[in-house]
Amino acid sequence: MVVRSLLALFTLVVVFISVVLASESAWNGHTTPGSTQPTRFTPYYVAPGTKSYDSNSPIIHYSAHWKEVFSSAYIHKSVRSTTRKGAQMTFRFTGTGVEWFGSTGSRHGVAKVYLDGQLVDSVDTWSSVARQQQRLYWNFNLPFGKHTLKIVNAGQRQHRSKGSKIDVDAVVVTLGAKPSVASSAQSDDVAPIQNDAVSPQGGLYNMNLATLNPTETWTLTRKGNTGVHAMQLAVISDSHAIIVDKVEHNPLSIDGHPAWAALYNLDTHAVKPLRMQSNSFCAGGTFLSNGTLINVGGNPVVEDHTSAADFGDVDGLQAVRIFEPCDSDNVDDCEMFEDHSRVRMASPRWYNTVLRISDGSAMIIGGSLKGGWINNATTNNPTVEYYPPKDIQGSNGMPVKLQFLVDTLNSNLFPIAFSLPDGKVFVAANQDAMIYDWQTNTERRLPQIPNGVRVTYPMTGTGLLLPLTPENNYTPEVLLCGGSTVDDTKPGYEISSQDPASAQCSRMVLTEDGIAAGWQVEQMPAARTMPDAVILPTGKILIVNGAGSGISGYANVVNQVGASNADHPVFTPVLYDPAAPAGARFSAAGLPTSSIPRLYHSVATVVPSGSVMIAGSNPNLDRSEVKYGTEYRVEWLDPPYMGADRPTLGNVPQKIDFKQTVQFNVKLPSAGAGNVKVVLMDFGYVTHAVHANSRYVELVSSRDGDVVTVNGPPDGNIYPPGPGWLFVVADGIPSKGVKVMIGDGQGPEVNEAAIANVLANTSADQYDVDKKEKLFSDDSE
Ligand SMILES: *[C@@H]1O[C@H](CO)[C@@H](O)[C@H](O)[C@H]1NC(C)=O
Ligand SMILES: *[C@@H]1O[C@H](CO)[C@@H](O)[C@H](O)[C@H]1NC(C)=O
Ligand SMILES: CC(=O)N[C@H]1CO[C@H](CO)[C@@H](O)[C@@H]1O
Repeated sequence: MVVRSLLALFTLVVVFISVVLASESAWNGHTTPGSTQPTRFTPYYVAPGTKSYDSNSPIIHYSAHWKEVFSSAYIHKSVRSTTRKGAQMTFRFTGTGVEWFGSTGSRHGVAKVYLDGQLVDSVDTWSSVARQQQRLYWNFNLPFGKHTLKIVNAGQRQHRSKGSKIDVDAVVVTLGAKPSVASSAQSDDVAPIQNDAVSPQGGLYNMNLATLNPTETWTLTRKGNTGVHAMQLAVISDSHAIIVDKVEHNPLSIDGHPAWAALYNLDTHAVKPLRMQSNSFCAGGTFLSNGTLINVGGNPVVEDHTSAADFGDVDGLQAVRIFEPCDSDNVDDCEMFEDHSRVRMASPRWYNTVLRISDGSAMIIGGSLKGGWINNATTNNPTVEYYPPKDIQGSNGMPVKLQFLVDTLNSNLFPIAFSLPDGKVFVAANQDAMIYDWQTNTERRLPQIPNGVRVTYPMTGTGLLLPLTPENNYTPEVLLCGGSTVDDTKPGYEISSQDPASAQCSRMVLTEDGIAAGWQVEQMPAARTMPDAVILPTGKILIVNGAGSGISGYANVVNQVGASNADHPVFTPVLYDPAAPAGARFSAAGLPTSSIPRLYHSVATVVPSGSVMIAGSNPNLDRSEVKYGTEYRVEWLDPPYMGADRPTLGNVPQKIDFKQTVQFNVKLPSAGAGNVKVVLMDFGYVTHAVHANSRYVELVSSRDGDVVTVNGPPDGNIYPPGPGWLFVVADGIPSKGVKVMIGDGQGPEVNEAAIANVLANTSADQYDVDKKEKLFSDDSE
C-alpha cells in the first residue's frame, strides 16, 4: 500500500516534471522538431552554431538502393537506410566540423566514412539493443572550407550481426569561421585521422615550433580531443588522466547517450567514456591515502539553467563517486562507482572544494545547497564535512559549521584551500583568508587580500602553496593570482563581461612574522580571471588560461559573448619564478601564443612526462559552436627541458613511507650535473581554477654515483599520505615523473559510528526529495 502510493506519487511527479518540460522544452533532453514531447537524452543535438540536414534533405545525395523508413523514433520521423554493399551517400558542406547521426541495432553492419576522398573511419553500427539518433561519426577539427562527407555500406558485418544495414538520419555541420590569419601560432591543416566510433580521437594536429635551440624553446602542440568537455582533470597514472564534465551533448557516447566523463590516454590520445550515474556539474575531487579517487558533489536533476531533466541521471548534489586505483595502461575495467543509499555526503554541495588532509581523508569545504550562480545566504552551505565521515568535537559525521564561509558571502564558492605543513588548512574565499585547525574546529583569520581583489567564484582567481623545501624548513607560503574587484553584491545586470579582471598576485608566508608582514603584492603582465597556475617539476609556476575581463559563469551578466560572462581571452602564458627576487619573477620569454580561448571551465595540469596538458573551455549551458563555444581540443605546452638531455630513473620503489630511507638509480645527462634534487609532486585535481592538493615538496636526498638515497617526507603534514610523483631535477632539468605511494598505502581511518549516524540522519538526494514533495503539494492544490 505504502509502496503503491509512493509509486503513484512518483508517477505524478514525473508527469508533472514532464509537463513543465514540455512547455519549456528541456534544454538537454531532446525535443523532436515538430513535437512538444521531450524524448530521452540522445546524442542527437543541434548545437548553437551548427546546422542540421535531415535524411531527406535535397543536398544529401544517395546512390541507388536506399529506402526511406518512417517512425517517430527518427529525427523528423524518417531515416534513409540500405543493406546493399557499395551503396553510398555523399554530402558537400562548408564548415569546420561534421557529424553523422543514424541508428545502431542487431541487424546493422559496417560503414566506411570518407572525408574529402580519404578513408577516415570504418564504423561498426552493430549493437545488441536498437538505438536511434546516435552519433556514428564526428570530426570537429576540419580546416574552415568546403568538404565532402561520403558514407559507404561496406557490406561487412561482425559475427554477432544479423545483417549489414546502415542508415542516415541526419548530418550536422559545424559552420565555424574563417580563422584570423594573424592570431594562429598553430597549424590547422592536417587531414583527419582514423576516428573510431568507440574511442574517437578527433583530429590530429601536431606542429612544433622547435626551430631554435630545443633546450631554450617552449613548444605548443595541438594534439588529441577530449571527447567529453574537460571541466575537471586529474592524472591517474603514468598513461591516463580522468576527465569529468557536466551532463551535456558531448561527442563521446556511452550506453546510447552522451558521456560526461572519460579516461584520456596521455600517450595515444584515445578516450574511453566512463559510466556516471549522477550529474557531476560542478564537483570537486581528491585522491585518498589508499590511492582511490573520489569525485564529490554536483548538481540536482531538474534545474533550468544548469542541468537537464531527461537524460536518466540522478541527483549529484550529495554524490561521493568512487574511482578505485587504475594504474595499468589497460583501463577497460576502471569504472566510477556510485550508490547514494550507502555512500554519500550528509549535505548537498555544488561548487565545493575537496582536499586531502594530513590523515589521508578528504575535507569537503563549502559549496551551495543547489545549482545556480553566485552564492547567497539562502543557498550557502557554510560547513565542512569529511570523507570518510569523522567525529570532530562531537559532530559524529555530520557537517561542521564554518563561520568563515558565512562571513565571505557572496563570492565564496570553490574556496582555495591547501593542507599546511602543521596539518592545519589554509582557506581563501572572496577577499578573505584564514587558517583552519580542523581537529579543534577553530579558525584563525588572516589579513584581508589587498586592494579589494576577490579570488573565488565567480570572481575567480587561482592559488598555490609554493614549494616546500628542507632548506626553508618546510615553511609554507601561499600565492593567489588574478580574480576580480567586481562588487559581489551587484546583480548580474550591473556586471559586464567587459569589467577588467585583476592582474594582482598576493603572497604571504604563513608564520607569525609572515602574517605580521601581511600580503606582498605584485602584478602579472596581464590581468586574468579564471587563470590556472601549474607548478612545474623545476619549481617554477606556469600561469595559463583565463580572461582579461568579466567573471566566471555564463548567461548572467550584460555584454555576454555568446553566453560567456567573460571576454578578452589571454592567449599567452606567463612563467613565475617564486624563488627570484620581487620584480624579476615574471617572464613570458619564449612562451608560445595559442589561438584557442580558454575561458570558464578550462583546465591545465602537468603530466608525468613534464609536459603541460591544457584543455577545456565551455562558458555554455550545453555544447555550443558559437563564439567561445565548447572546446574539445587539447594542447601540450612543452617547457624547454622537454627537448633537453634529461635524467632517467630506475628501480624507484612503488611505496615510500614517512621517514623511510630508500634508494633508486639515476642516470644523469652526459653533461654531468652539480645540483641534483629529488622532488615529490602532487599534480592536483583541477577544476574551476582550483588546483586542489597541488603540492611540491623537496625531499632530503644524497647521491653517490648513479645511486640516489632519499628520505620519505617527515610526516603526513608535509605531504598528506597518498599518491605522488617523484622527479629528479639535475641543474634545473627534471626527469620524467615516477608514480609513488606516500605513507603506508592504507585507506583513511573509517569511523563506522559516524557513517551510520550520517546514513541515519540524512536522506539520499535530499534536494530532489524536498523538491518532489513540494512539487506534489503544489500540484495537488
Ligand atoms: C540565491 O541564489 C539562488 C540561486 O541562484 C536564487 O534562486 C535566489 O533567488 C537567491 N536569493 C537571493 C535572496 O538573492
Ligand atoms: C580506500 O578507502 C576508501 C574510503 O574508505 C574506500 O571507499 C576505498 O574502497 C578504498 N580503496 C581501496 C583500494 O582499498
Ligand atoms: C541529530 C540527530 O538527528 N541525531 C540522530 C541520528 O540518528 C541516531 C540513530 O537513529 C539518533 O539516535 C540521533 O538522535
